[in-house]
Amino acid sequence: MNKELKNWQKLDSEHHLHPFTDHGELAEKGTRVITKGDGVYIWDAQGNQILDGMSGLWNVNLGYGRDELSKAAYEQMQELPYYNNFFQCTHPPAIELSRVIGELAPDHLNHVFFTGSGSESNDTVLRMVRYYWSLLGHPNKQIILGRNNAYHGSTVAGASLGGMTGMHQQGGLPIPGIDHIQQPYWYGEGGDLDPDEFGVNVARDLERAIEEHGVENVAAFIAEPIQGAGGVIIPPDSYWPEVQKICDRYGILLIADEVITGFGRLGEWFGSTFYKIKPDMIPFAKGVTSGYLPLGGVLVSDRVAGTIIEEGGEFAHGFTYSGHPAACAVALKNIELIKKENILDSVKHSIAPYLRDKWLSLGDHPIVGEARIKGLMGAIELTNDKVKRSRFPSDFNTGSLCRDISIKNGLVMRAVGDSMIIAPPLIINHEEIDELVDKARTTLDETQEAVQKL
Ligand code: PXG
Repeated sequence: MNKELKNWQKLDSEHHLHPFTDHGELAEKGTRVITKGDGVYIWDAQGNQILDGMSGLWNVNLGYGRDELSKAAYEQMQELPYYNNFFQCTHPPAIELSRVIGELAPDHLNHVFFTGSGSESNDTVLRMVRYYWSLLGHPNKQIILGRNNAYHGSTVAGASLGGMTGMHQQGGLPIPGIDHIQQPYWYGEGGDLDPDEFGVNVARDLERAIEEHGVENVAAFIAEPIQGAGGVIIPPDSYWPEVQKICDRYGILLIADEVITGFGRLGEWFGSTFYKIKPDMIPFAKGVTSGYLPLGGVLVSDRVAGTIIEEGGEFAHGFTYSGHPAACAVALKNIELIKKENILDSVKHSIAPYLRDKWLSLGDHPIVGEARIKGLMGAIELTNDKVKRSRFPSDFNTGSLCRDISIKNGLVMRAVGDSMIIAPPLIINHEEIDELVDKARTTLDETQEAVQKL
């Protein structure tokens, strides 16, 4: 191990508190120091080249090393590195980006409130939804329904809207006025039901919750079109049409959290277009800048924005970095490149179908219970019994074991419990997909061998 790496690891463990990390375990293993990226690859401080099957954290959609994106930031920083959008001010990158995003979004969404992250976007959703209903004379409409095992961020509102019980246990969450319904996780919770039957049942849990709380108290339902951090939970086809019907019937707002599914991951600008749903708000972040600078926002429907503009006084909400000019300039360039290089067509007609066939072939592996994929979001469920869909004993930590083997083999896969997840950059090519799936198969073989020894 080189001296520089050892020094970094030492300093890191002395001073750096990491997100979602067990620091005891980290100190034992030593941090993996990533120093460089190019295309779909990253390199660590020891010079290992690793195919980034997760696009960073689901965000580096155009891959690493795109000069056009760095230049867009540099040029904007020279012109105007910062100004805010408070107090009746604005700047050209934020104006232009709000117009462009409105154009890409489903027709009825033409207004953007900028933030700096996905979590801030969902905090904005919570406040804006309640503000909207109070402007319409329904101050009791406060309750927002989310789903078990959903991820909507790590701030107090984000973590409360999310349905991660481990997060709720830390810090007394969820805050009042939030409740969670079932998730459409057929593999884990569908039992013997046909997937579509299960999808409708789970959607109807929304109806049950609305009735239980009283529609006069329910403001909105928030959900990711496909759950990401929860384990790439792809809902059965019957799910979204039923959810849309229920939201329409009860007149509650539908919020599609597109922090992961937005900006091309499913081969459309938005997952809402993919699933043909009509949300009232779309929180976004991550892929809007391909992760080169932090930016988030909430796309707001004409109906909700119209009420806020016409009926509201001041909506007392916003962040210093709401619509940071350099981040907006990068987002504009990112969107321009996606258009110019026909990335969405390529994902839809070439990359996603090619990856799909290869990825699903992993379903034959003896320790794989299910392989599933939509667009460029895939999962494999590790199992010790393919028919019963049972898990390995929890103290095997099979998912983490498999992840470590994968990285040793030169592929980043993320473990969610015993599900292995991928979400590669949208610019991955066929040859790199072959490499990804070959490495995943080798990893599964080695994981099988390793668990047999436990
Ligand atoms: N909504 C969704 C659907 C997300 O996936 C957020 C909101 C919050 O975004 P910010 O920018 O505040 O992190 C996310 C973020 C993981 C992982 O390990 C996933 C996320 C973040 C960090 C790790 O899968 N998603």
